[in-house]
This record gives sequence, structure tokens and C-alpha cells, in this order.
Amino acid sequence: MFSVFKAFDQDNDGYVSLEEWVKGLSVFLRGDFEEKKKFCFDVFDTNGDGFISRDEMFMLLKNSLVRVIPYAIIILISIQPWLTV
Ligand SMILES: [Ca+2]
Ligand SMILES: [Ca+2]
Repeated sequence: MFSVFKAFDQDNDGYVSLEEWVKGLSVFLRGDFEEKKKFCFDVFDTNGDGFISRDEMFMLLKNSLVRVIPYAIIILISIQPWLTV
């Protein structure tokens, strides 16, 4: 969640201003491909150095998988009767 905050906080002052909030939502909801690509990159580039390090990628994927795995297990359990046919 911190990295999403950083993507909104364009001037890195530790706060998301109204202008940053509106601009971030606008890019997220209506931006073109290039704008969305930069926004997603900024989410992964947590230290803002212009590169995605192994640690940055690992932390984001780890956090994503922690949220996805319980749902994947529930889905697998719910479709399990069809898998055994
Ligand atoms: Ca800011
Ligand atoms: Ca980085």
C-alpha cells in the first residue's frame, strides 16, 4: 500500500495533495497506455530511483501473493468436485 501512496505523492513530500489525488485517479482511471505504464512502474519503484530492483519486485510480488493465495485456495476447493470427475 505504501508504494501506491508513493505513486500518488508525485513531489515526495509525504502527503498526497488534492491535485496529486485527482491526477493519480485520473491517470489510473482514464490515462492512456503510457500514463498507466508509468503509474504502474512508479508503484514498483518504491525508492523512486528510476529502476525496479530485485528487492522492490520481490516485496511487491510477495505482498500480492499473500493476498491472492487464500482466494486461490478457496476457488480450488470450490471447483474441486469438478476436478475429480
Ligand atoms: Ca505530495
Ligand atoms: Ca527503485
